[in-house]
Amino acid sequence: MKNQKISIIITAAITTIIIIVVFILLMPVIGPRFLHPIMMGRESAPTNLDTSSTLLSDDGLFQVSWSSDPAEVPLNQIHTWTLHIETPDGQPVENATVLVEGGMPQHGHGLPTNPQVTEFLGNGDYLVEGMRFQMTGFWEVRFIINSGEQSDSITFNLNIE
Ligand SMILES: [Cu+2]
Repeated sequence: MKNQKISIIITAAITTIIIIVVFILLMPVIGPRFLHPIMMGRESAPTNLDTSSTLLSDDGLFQVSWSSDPAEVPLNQIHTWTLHIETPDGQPVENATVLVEGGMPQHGHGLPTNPQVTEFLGNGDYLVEGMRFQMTGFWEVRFIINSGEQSDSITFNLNIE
C-alpha cells in the first residue's frame, strides 16, 4: 500500500517536470505566436491600414520602397531588407544616411533587434540587416533618411502573420 502511494507521487512528480520542460522548450515557438498577443490583448490592426511597400516620405522629399529577403517577411527570424530611395522624379538617392526604428504601436514596444543599414548597394538601394518581428500583428517600421541637406522620415505599416 505504501509503495503504491510512493510510486503515484513519483509518477506525478515526473509528469509535472516533463510538462514544465516541454513548456520551456516550446516557449520560443508558442511565445511569439500566442502568449504575447494574449497578454497584450488581441487588438486587430486598424482597418484602413496602408501596408504599401512603396510610399512618399512624410515631407515628400523621397520616394521609398522596401523588399524583404525572403520575399514574405518571416515571423521571429533575423532577415534582411533592401530599401530603395529615390527623389519624387525618380532619381536614385546615393549614399544617404539611414536610421531604422519601429515597433508595435498597439503593444507599446519597439523592435526586438537594432537593425542597421550596413551597405549602400548602388542605384538608390540600401541593405538593412537585423530585421526581426517576434510576434504576429501590426508593426510599424520607420526610416529616417539624411541625404546632404535633406532630411525626411517615412513609416511603413505591416501585418505579420
Ligand atoms: Cu507586440
